[in-house]
Amino acid sequence: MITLYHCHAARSFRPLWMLEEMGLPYDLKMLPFPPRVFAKEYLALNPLGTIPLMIDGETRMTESSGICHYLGTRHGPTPLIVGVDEATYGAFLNWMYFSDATLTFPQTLVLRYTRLEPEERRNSQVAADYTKWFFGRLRGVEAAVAASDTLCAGRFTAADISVGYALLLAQRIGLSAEFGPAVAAYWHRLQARDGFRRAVAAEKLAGEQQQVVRRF
Ligand SMILES: N[C@@H](CCC(=O)N[C@@H](CS)C(=O)NCC(=O)O)C(=O)O
Repeated sequence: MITLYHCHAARSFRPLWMLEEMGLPYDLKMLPFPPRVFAKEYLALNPLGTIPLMIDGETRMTESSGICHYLGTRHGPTPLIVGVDEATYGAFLNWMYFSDATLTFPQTLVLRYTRLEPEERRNSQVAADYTKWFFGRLRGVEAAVAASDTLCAGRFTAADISVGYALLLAQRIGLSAEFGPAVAAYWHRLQARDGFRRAVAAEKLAGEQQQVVRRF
């Protein structure tokens, strides 16, 4: 059984959504955010203290987009993965890596300096600078989804899950009102997917059953 450690609406939502899209069985362990402060025992499992952590037999992974890629290949085949023989394989990989390294990175600074730090350390200038940076980086997504319903391969793939999570996070930190028209419509389409809805329902249910308090 695959085990996924997750905090509400955190990057671990990417593998959770992927698991639901693939219909794989899994065990979802909810943690309060950030676990390094509110669930210190988790550091014994993942010394980084970050989520996600996915355990599948001997395999342990802590990178959200990498876990999606792993699930689709190890537990596939699935159309959610673009294969090496497909024309848009490179574009697929680029979106997968872009989703966290390029797109989510500036968002985490906005989150940190508007909500996570104690009042006296919050910094509106940092938040404004990285908000601008995020929207600069989102331009590539706007162009891609203005031309097609999905990012690549002419179908919904793990790249849409990985990039789609950044849109979820943007909504969570109050940036979604500034989405361009194509990204707004794309985000609407993503949220309408059964797999997305099942993932949202699964995290809600697990949070309630495990009595994990949502702080953010
Ligand atoms: N590149 C990693 C980043 C993992 C990460 O930093 N996760 C955040 C939550 S979204 C976290 O655990 N933050 C808490 C902390 O750093 O203590 C990924 O894509 O999974």
